Amino acid sequence: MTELYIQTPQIDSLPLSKILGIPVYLKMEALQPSGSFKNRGVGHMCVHYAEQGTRCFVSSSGGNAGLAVAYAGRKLGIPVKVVVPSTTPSLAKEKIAAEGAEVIVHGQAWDDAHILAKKLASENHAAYIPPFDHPLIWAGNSTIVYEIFGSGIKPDAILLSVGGGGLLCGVLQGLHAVGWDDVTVITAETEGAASFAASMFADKLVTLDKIDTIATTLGAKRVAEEAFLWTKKHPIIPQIVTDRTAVNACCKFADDHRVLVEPACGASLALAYQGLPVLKTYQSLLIIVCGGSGVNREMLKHWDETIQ
Ligand code: PLV
Repeated sequence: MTELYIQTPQIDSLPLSKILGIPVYLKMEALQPSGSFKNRGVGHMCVHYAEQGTRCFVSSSGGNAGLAVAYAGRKLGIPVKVVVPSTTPSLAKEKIAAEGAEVIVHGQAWDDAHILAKKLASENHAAYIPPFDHPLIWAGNSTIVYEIFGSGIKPDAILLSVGGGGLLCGVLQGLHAVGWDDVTVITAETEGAASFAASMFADKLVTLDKIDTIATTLGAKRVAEEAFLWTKKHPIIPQIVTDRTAVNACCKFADDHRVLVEPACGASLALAYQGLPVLKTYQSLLIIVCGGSGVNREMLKHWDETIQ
């Protein structure tokens, strides 16, 4: 079967290893063709539906999932509509449009865009490609773990960002498939989008009233139920960072590793740059550098100068 993602490099981070005093590895998902891990899960789902003869894809997205659907549509020769909320940066919308997809702006948060996209998909007899809540998305995202497994390095813990939990579900599925069910997963969210941490603390699925963060691509008011169910079956430590520390981490990471990432990814990196004590208790750490295309030097500079 055709796949629309690449195997990404796994590199050592000397700066982060020094901060934490343990080996720190980076899985460089920022290098995927659309700039984030979304090519894996979303790409897998698009290929699946293309093989079934789908003639149109409709997606809802904070930006990156939509960009991965738009990329898939161009590669597969299938037209794409992407519904994004008003908080999605112009840069992300421009990149989706540059792939040849139609961009529709609707609502304040991803959850609003999701409702319209589902309606458009059923009206147009199109396949709806959600950003995180589907078994095909999790299966596609689980390929990250197969690559880490293939590297021969078993990390003691894995650090990743959570929006709606599609990356988390994929990684957990992969960990259990390769027999690594003892690897702790640490999740990162920003304060204004911490729906996963809220659900873990409340021990039930929580829906946030609003999303209030610079990391708009983490902005799902409620995580997938599957993500919550995993909290009963696997050691997971939820962590929350401020927008400010996420932006600091993006700046530091660009200097250290010469790669621009969104604050959504900076959230994970921030925990490591802060030297979070719990991270130092592991023998080794792997960070999924989830990436994101909604960032350029100008935006990062602006956030750096304006975020409190
Ligand atoms: N972003 C989704 C959901 O947005 C989207 O539509 O693009 N890191 C980056 C760079 C992301 O773009 C996302 C998800 C995540 C992390 C979190 O992934 P998830 O949703 O699978 O937990 C609202």
